[in-house]
This record gives sequence, C-alpha cells and structure tokens, in this order.
Amino acid sequence: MLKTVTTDTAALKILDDRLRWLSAWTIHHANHVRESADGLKVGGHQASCASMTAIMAALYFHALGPNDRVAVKPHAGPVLHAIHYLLGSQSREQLENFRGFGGAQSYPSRTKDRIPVDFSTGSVGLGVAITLFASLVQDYLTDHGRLGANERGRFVALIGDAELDEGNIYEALIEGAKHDVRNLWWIIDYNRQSLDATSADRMFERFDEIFKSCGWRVVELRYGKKLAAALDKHPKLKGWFETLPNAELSALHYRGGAAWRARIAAELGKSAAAFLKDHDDAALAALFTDLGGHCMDSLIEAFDAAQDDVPTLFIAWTIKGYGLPFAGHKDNHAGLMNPTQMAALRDAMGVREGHEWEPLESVGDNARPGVESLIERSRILREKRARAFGGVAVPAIPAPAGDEQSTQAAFGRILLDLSKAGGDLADRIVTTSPDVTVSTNLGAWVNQRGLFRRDGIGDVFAQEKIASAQKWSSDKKGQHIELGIAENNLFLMLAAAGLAGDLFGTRLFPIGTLYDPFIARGLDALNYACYQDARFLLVATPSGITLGAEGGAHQSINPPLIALGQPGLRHYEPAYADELAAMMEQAFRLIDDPAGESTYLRLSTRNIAQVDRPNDSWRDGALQGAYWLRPPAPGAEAAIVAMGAVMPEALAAWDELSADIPGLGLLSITSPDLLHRGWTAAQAARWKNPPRNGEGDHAQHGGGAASHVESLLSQLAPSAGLVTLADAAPASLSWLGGVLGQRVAPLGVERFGQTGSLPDLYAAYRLDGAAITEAVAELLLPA
Ligand SMILES: Cc1ncc(C[n+]2csc(CCOP(=O)(O)OP(=O)(O)O)c2C)c(N)n1
Ligand SMILES: [Mg+2]
Repeated sequence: MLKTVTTDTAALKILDDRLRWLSAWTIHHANHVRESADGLKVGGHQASCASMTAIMAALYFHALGPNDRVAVKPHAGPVLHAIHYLLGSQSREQLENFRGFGGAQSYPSRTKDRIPVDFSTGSVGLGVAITLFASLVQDYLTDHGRLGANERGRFVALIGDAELDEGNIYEALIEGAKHDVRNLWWIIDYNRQSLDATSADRMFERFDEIFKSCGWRVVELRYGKKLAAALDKHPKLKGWFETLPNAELSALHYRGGAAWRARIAAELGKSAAAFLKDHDDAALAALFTDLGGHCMDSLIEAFDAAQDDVPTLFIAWTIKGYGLPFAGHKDNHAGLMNPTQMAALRDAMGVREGHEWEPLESVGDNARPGVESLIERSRILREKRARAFGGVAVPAIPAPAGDEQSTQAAFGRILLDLSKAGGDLADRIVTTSPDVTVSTNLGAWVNQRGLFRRDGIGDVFAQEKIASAQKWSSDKKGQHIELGIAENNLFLMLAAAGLAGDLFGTRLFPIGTLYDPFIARGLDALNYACYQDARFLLVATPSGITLGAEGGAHQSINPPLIALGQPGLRHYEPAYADELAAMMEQAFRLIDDPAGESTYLRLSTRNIAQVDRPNDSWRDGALQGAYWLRPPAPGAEAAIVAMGAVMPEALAAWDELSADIPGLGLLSITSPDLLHRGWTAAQAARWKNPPRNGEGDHAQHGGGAASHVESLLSQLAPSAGLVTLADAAPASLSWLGGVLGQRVAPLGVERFGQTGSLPDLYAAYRLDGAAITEAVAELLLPA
C-alpha cells in the first residue's frame, strides 16, 4: 500500500513539472515563437500557472472522480490545456494557436474551447461561486429522483487568493450555509500576490474564521513536508518565519538562497548558525519554497483526508511563479520569460531543443510506466460529455382569460395553470427568486409546488392556523429555491440550473424573478451565465415608471438597452397576456433547443384592457419582435411605434389621430432586441450575397431576404415619421429610424422617476396622449 502511494507521488511530481513546462511553453510560444500579425503583446500568465501546477496535478491525476466538476481560476487556463494535452484530448495545433483566432482560449471557456470545460471563468469570483450553486442543483436533482447516487460528484473551485476580495463569494457562502451545501472543495492558490502587488497581511488569519463560521472545514496547507520538519526542529526559526510579512516573504523568494542566509544571520544571529551551516544557498532556497501547495505529499494527504461531503476550504500556500526566474516578484502577474530565460528553464527541466511539445519529454524510462498509468486512469475519468438537449415536449401555453390584466399577474396565472395541468415541463421547472417571490407573483406557483429544502421545514404560520395567502412549507420535492436578497446569487443560481443538461444530463427549466431595476445589481453574473450558454427564463417585474407610487428608486429605465447589448439573452416585452403566453412557450422551447438562448421578460403591474384578436396573425410577428396592431395604409406618412405597458396610451392616441391622418399605423414592439439582431443579420447576409446591379432597394430585392423590421417599416412611405413610445430609455426604440432612414420622434424616460399616479407621471415624462399628438404633429409639419 505504502509503495503504491510513494510511486504515485513520484509520478505526480513528474506531471507537476510537465504541466509547469507545457503551460509556460504554450504562453511563450504564443508570444515569442508564433509570428505576430499585429505587433500586439499576446500575453498569458506564466507565474499564475506555475503557482498551481502541483495542485492541479494532484487533483486531475489523483483526486478527481468521474463526476467531479472543476472551475479553474481564469489565468491557470494554460495548465488545464496542458492537462488535456497529456490526456490526449487537446491537440498541439490548438496549443500552438493559444490566444489566437480559433485556438485555445486565454481563459477556460465551455463554449469555445475544444476540451471539456466544466465552468467558464474569466471574471474572477464568479467561477468560485457557481460551483456552490451547481452543488445545490445536484442535491435538487437527486432529491427529485433525477440523478442517481453514483452520478453525484464534487464541485471544485481553484481560486486565486486575490479573488477572495470579490464580494460575490461571500454572498454565495451565506446562501450556501442556509441551504447546507456540501460536496464542495474550494482550493485557494495562496501565493499572496494579486495583479498589482503583494496582498495585504491583515486578512491573513481571517478567511478561515469566515468560512468556519459558515460551517466549512478549513484545511491549511502552509508547509511542505521538508520545510515543516526543518522548522519543527528549530522553533525560533519557525517563529521568525511565521511573522514575515507577505511582501518580505515574496521578496526573499525572488532573491533566493543567499538573501535568506543574510537575513536569517542578521535577525537570528548565533541561534541559527548551525542551521545555516547545514544548508548551502541552493538548499536554503529549496527549503523555504517547500510550501504546502507545492508539496505533492501534503496535497495528496489533504485531498485523501477530505473524502466526506463537508464543504472544505483548502488554503494551499504557494509562490507565484514557482520554479520560474520571476518567482515571488511583485510585478510577475503578466510577466513573461524572455527567450534567454526560457532556454535556461528548458535546460534546467531537461527538455531538448526542438522537443518542447513532446508530452512526456524528459520523463525517464523507469518513471514512464507510472506516469502513463496515471494519465490513462485520468483520461477515462475526464471524457467530454454530450450536451443534453431536445428531450422535453413543450405544450401550447394558453393565454389566461380576463378583459383586464397586467403582464405580471398573467405570468403568475400561467405558471399556476401549468402547475395544475401537470406534465413533464411543469415538473422540470424550478423557480427561484431573491426574496421577491411574492411581489413578483410567484406565490401561487409556490403554494402549489412548494419550496425546496433538503431538511424540510414546516410552515409554522399554517400549523398555527394563521391565515395567509402564502403556504410556505418546504421539502425535498419542492420546486422553488428561495434565495436571500442578493441578485448576483440569483443569476449564479440560474447559471448553474441552466447548465443542468450539460452538467448532469438532465434538463431543467429555471425561472428566476426579480425587480427590473435590480438586474443591474447582478449584471456581471447575468453576463457570465449567458457567456457559458446557460439556459433560463428571467422574469423582471415590475418595470418602468408605470410602477407609479413606488417611485424612482424602483422604476427601471435602462434594462431594454442592457438587453439590446447582451448576447445569449432574448428580450421580450409584452403588452398583453396572450403575447406573454406565446413568449413563455417560446422561451421554454429555446431553453431546450441546442441553438436556443435564454429569455428576459420585462413585465408590468399595470392592469390594461386586453385587445380583441380576430385571429392569430399577430402571433408570429410578436415572437419576431413586432406586429401591426393597427396596420398602416400602404405608403402611410406616419406610425406610432409603442412597446409594453404604455400600449393603452398609444391606442388612444391612434384612435384620436387616425381620423385626421388617414392610414396612420400603430406598430406594437415586443422585442427591440430581436428586431435589431434581425436587421443587422439581414444586412450582413446581403453583404455576403449582394444584389445584382441596378436592382434597387436592398431591403426588398436582390441577394438575401429583408429582415422582419425592414418588412414592417417598408409598408410606410420612405419619408414617413415614427413616434416611438417606451416606458424605458427612448434609445431602446429610436434606432428604428436608422433602418430605412425614416424620421423619428422618440418618447421615453431619460430622467430618474418619482412617485405619483400614472396620469401625473405619464404627463411629466411625456408618455401620454398629448405627448404623442405633439410628436406626430411635429413630424408631419412641412419641413
Ligand atoms: C472581475 C475581475 N476583475 C479584474 C480582473 C483582472 N484580474 C485578472 S487576475 C487578477 C488578479 C488575480 O490575483 P489572484 O487571484 O491572487 O491570482 P494569481 O494570479 O495570483 O494566482 C485580476 C485583478 C478579472 N479578471 N476579473
Ligand atoms: Mg494570487
């Protein structure tokens, strides 16, 4: 038994060296060997990689099981690529093209890298927190009978120590403690350096307290075996070593053995003389760099000892740039070895010139079988899995009945009806909200489907027979995950649940609700979720100054603009309940479609009279972003163009104005986002496939179809005027004038809102009939 462990450790140390070499070489090749097309620095992080090659070798070639999933700190991406290169799942061409177009990405990317990447990373802190929510999703799936015990795994985050400054980590930690999360390993590469400098000392002994108080086990790997033994023999030296501030420690690591000698002699004098005599400079440098995160025996021991499901924080002490010439230097974050330094490293690591890409270069014949068998074992465990899509039938979703409705209330009704009807889709829906479940109309759904909690908590108010509309009992079968007020957590929860098909082979239909203005609070996490192609439905309500008396702090203005610029997220803003039903059906389809995306619904609490529909002809247009609610006469000179909750004002203005302006149209916009995308895509298609000479208008003839918005607007005269109306930043719609060059008078909200009744607010912010009339009149005045 002991023998196996020893052999394993020796092979793992070799793999550690291989990873350090290959990651450094990949970055070096991209910067100094590959031809540069633009003269720009390519970049990469050799020091950040070298810091954690031992940790990653111990993990990937020893500790990880087949179901374990890892978020790798962004700037250690090249180490992950090197691991897959050794496993045979990454090609030399991809590494040679690191940071190049179509090559291995700078930071691990689920969607763009060809190796299996469990979680994309890049924006520090988010990759850490998503592992916690993924673990919660794993428990959810298990308790819902969708994941077998032998399919469960552990979620590992490899974290840079400066990442610990990101507040989203603590928001997640607190949420995790409430849900009793488990099966987490968060491993800190504790090199005590960030991008700019060495880390402040004051937080040193605090992180472990923070984690412990949230129920985590904290394992500190401060010393490697050799250093621990040496310091144990010499308590005075140990005391001195442990009080060295970060900056001084890093400087000593950089300067090396002679500096250690001089400093120890000066500060410990005679008491350290024998110790110094026993160690030459090289031995001193080797000894003091033997920190826990570089010591394979310590790492293996620690990982092997943490096999239960208690969430565990490993604080692995390391040196940034370990084994490289700039180890410990405060400026090493983006530092690159020059060709001379790289050649010296190559020689020191026994790599022959011209053999830099050999996976097992410099591994001796005796060691090879051990190394190869570790690689073989890990290869099987880390195979890429197919993504699970297309397995769920989405039924037609009928519109809720009612002459007057708000889109927010209709949302609650639709979910309630879905729940009552039952079926596969309803069973796969998981809702979540950061303490606004009730005020976003999820209450009825939660009453039906219950809250998810592994420990199950009774509803005390119901047991005490206190009347309440909300029945909040929870158990393992509940389908709503209630979060504390941290919108970042909402988006990370949606990201994790939205990857369930990929991570666990089971598709979920996650729906998250929040107030529209507070999207901004979680924006980077929302972007992060979209970046990795997580699929979910985001319902943001209430929105706009239509919220009325709640006032400016809660009235959203710019989210449609955010959505306009956010890839992977489709914005729909319905005015009517039947539109909402169609959009929810579409959103569910998009969640389970390989080429789909996530959807953002911007809803309102305003009750508005529903329109009579003679038929379903509006539906396709509504799903594409717009339809004529009042079709214009061919070549009409004007149209009102309105979105969402202000549709009654637009309709009233149309009624009033159409007597004087025959043929006036009313265009109902349901998605500026889709219209814009369609417009630019149609243009790009025409550039690739241009019209034949002299065939006129691009929008209507020649190579490539007109987009939806072009078709709609081309029913008006080329010189027509558009009055656009949105309870949002007017730029959400004003761009429509650019499509065919028609003139625009944009109405919308550009100042912070305030309290008031709707007539007051619509008048003050120019969203009312008077404003529309004035705007139309101005557009139609002869120039
Ligand atoms: C949200 C965010 N802010 C800033 C950055 C830029 N950045 C990349 S790495 C880094 C410092 C990382 O230091 P640390 O986490 O200690 O990692 P190390 O390289 O030392 O292992 C910074 C500021 C980023 N990637 N993400
Ligand atoms: Mg660091």
